[in-house]
Amino acid sequence: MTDVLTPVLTENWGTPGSWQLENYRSRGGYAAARKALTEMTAAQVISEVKDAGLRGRGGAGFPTGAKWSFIPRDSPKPTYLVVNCDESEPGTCKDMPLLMASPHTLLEGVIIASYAVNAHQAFIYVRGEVLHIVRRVRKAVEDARAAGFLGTDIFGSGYDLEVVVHAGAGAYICGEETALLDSLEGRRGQPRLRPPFPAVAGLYASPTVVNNAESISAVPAIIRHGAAWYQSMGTERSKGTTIYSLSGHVRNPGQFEAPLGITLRQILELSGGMRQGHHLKFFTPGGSSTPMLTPDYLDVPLDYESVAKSGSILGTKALQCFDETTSVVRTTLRWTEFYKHESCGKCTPCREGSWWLVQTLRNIEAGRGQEGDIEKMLDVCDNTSMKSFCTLADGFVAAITSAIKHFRPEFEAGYHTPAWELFPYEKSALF
Ligand code: L3W
Repeated sequence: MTDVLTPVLTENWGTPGSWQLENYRSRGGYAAARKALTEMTAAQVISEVKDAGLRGRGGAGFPTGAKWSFIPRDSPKPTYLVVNCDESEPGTCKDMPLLMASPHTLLEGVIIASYAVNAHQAFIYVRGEVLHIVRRVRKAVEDARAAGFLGTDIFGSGYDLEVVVHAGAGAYICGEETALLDSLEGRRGQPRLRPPFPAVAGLYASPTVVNNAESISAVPAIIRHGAAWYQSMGTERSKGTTIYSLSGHVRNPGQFEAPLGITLRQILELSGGMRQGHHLKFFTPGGSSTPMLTPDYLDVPLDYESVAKSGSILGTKALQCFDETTSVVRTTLRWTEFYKHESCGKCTPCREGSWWLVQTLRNIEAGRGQEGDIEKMLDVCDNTSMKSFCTLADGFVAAITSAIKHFRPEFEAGYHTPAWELFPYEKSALF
């Protein structure tokens, strides 16, 4: 069964000292960057990534090579590469382990991507609370610079690059690319209106590529092994290998790297399944911003197209699994409280909508719901989703509407019975 796993990004996660430069080099590290800078033109690098079919791993699945090709070649302004390592979507835990285990994979990807878009300055924006990761990435940059992989005339190619590692201050909204750019510029992190997209006017109003840490980390292997190799994994339109984060009421939570198109049933089988004596009630395919699905969808291939056809989004591939002891009302309330807390407040539908939804969900959880509350929530959702500045509101709306779609009677029960009577809290969430 484990043959369905394809460890590329995770290949050396268990190796002692996998994060150290010498260890990375002994495994062929930085050979892809050398090849790109000395044997390929920037256009060839972009073509290779396009042909590989790599799509953004931060949630939206936008084609990475296409995004790079939007960067104007004749801009009088400098171009920047920004790597989004502000991972914070509930259930998502793949970028932080990636940076912890192999920061040089990311850094090598940064060199190749910056070269492809003609950027001489790159920024790695890391979630600031995770201080050990910030330190690890900074150390990797220091070591790479000392080895001559950053700075001037890298590999004797005449290409120069500097990298700054920036620690964010811990706001979910700063994972949204334009809020991240505002934060990087020293402002309060709030989304900007798009268009213009960052490719046209991003950091300091200059052309900017913003990519997720996993997307950039996939680039060295593509350059090393070629587009055809990468294309040979995955499905027709969702190519390559990716990291799924498995969490919740499962025996063995963690990260599983597999080709796009694997199913949750396969991942559960190889990881040991749900905790003993319990069965799956619902799951998210890509974090709590993506509509929840029921066990009827266990065999849906986890690729961008198939999950969309099932009425959800692949998102960050964060498979949060909940068993039959879980109150869906309570889960939805906790998620909505999180999003309300993290709403930046810039736009009214998100700021006010999240507040109303939390109040109503709290009443339903406490068995104090009133006839019409479900309709009221759906109406608030309808007036919030797609009417806000960014996708934060779409995310919390997706959780609520999908929960009502699949488990409406549980919400109706909240008109007379508290969730804690129907689903008593357990002493421990696990085992
Ligand atoms: C130039 C155009 N560029 C689009 C670029 C755009 C961005 C990328 C995707 O949301 C999703 C969201 C969350 N010219 C362009 C263009 N672009 N058209 O393509 O853009 P978009 O708007 O489709 O998505 P987004 O705003 O980046 C991301 C979902 O991800 N999500 C949350 C993720 C959380 C994390 C985390 O914790 N690390 O990533 C989960 O599902 O809901 O749908 O670069 O500029 N014409």
